Amino acid sequence: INLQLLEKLYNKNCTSNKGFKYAYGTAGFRYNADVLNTVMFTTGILSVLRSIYLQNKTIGIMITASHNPPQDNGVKIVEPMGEMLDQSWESIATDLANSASNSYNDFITYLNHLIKDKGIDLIDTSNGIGSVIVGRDSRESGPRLLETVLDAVYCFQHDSTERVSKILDAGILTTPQLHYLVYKTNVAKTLEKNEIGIGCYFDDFTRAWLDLCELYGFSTEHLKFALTIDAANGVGGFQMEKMISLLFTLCKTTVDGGNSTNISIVNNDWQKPNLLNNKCGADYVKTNQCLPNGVVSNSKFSTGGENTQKLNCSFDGDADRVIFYYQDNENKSSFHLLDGDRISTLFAKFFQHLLKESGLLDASDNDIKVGVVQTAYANGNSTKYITEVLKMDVSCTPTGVKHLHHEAVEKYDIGIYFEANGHGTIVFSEKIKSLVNNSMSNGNKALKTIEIFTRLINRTVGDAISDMLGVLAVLCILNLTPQDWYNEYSDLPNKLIKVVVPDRTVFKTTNAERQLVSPAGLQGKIDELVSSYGADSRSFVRASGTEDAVRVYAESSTKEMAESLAEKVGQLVS
Ligand code: 16G
Ligand code: ZN
Repeated sequence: INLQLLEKLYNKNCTSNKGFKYAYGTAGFRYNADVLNTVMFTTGILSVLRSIYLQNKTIGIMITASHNPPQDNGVKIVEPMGEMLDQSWESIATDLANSASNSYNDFITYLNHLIKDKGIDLIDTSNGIGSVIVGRDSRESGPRLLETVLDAVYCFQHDSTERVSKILDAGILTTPQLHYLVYKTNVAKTLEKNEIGIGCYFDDFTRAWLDLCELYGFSTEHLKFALTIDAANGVGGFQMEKMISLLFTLCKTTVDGGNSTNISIVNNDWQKPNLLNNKCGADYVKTNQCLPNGVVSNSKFSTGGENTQKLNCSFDGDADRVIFYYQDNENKSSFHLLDGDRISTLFAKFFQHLLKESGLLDASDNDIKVGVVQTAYANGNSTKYITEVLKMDVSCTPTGVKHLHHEAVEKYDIGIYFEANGHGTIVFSEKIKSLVNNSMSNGNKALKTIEIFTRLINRTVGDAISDMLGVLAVLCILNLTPQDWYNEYSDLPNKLIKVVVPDRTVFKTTNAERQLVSPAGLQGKIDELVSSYGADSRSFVRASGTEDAVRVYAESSTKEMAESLAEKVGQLVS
């Protein structure tokens, strides 16, 4: 580390909001962009150290604040195989940021302690001196914050030589693209290939999609649906545009030779950062249960005939979430939401069907475990549908992708996880992959389909683009209309409210956030209230990990009862 340079660049980047207290939250650091410089600098430093600590594997940095408003931004670190930062390093990230926020002396003291404690060797650099890939979403503050990260990485310049840590500025891309790029880079490294660019993302996912088209005889331009994608005026639209144009150029089954009219992107003004997530995007649609700006109701919705089905979906600002919906007429009550729970149940039904067809279940010693991971926010009827109708296993974890992902990997060979808000993916164990590969030669279509899905779904993290393609493929293969999908079960009416309290940290939960252990006695009162609302009722309270507030969720057999239950529990909390 070049100490002279470090001090100079610390002074340049870390003095504008001395004393600010940072915390690595559910999905990294996330604040108003004006207070982020210090934490950008320390995150840059930490990611190089993490890279050296992991024998020089490539680490990712994503600059984004997802569905937050345009004035916010944030940063998170991505591990070599594309996972979220190891949880034991989250507090290190927090402590390093806060030491820098205090003073240069505190920063250097903590930095030295960290380097020593982790045994990070900055002297013998024969293996390299760290390798980092940085990506950002379309926010206005992105380029400025990127500069700070680059400054930090630059401090690792080795003595007076030109050797510096390797850093790749991957530009504007979606969060899941960055995760995927980091993963592919590390795989390529072990294969001793040269650096790869984001082209690998498009190559891999278009290949998988086209393989499915070929296997089932559908084509991108002759989908059974007219699909409108609301890109939240974020980076997802711009990347999706690239994907679509590739899919159409590569698709060999072009019949009319014309371009598609059945996939369109709205809210695609990613170059106007002040429009980001404004009255559009997955979070807006899920929260308000209505169409976003720019999507008109499908008044000409027709239930019969090919190519007349209309379906919409919304991405969030960094395109790691997707939810679907349709509305048959102007009447708001005809708005039908197909959220993360519905995506889970659709994939669960699909893989159950494929496994039956594949013959893999016949050999009992295969013992293939398929299951769905949800959070407390999953609609009670979705859980019932999975366990009672599909007769599949469900597990519940605390909110936050890292928890769901971990559970899906630990417990299942095919682990399907989605938060109700649309963030999720499917993970396939090495065991199922090799079972599939070993039996595939017999021309079994179901096996081939599973194999393609292991490539169509982004293995690293929830990905709006890849999940969307997955859903479209399932609807085509199972020959389901959006209404069929919607009619598999009916949601219990529910209500989510936010309560601002003096200190949200006193709200501590257990049992995957479904019960409070603190404040003492509160859970008893909630239980009492819930039982007075009848059998289908449920409510839970948890402190938000991204906002200074407490969230109250309630569901019951009618909309009025769900709303009243949420309100009453809210009163108990405040
Ligand atoms: C973050 C999480 C998201 C979770 C949300 C909950 C990731 C990548 N993102 O956005 O999964 O649903 O936080 O927010 O893990 P809350 O704690 O404010 O309710
Ligand atoms: Zn997001």
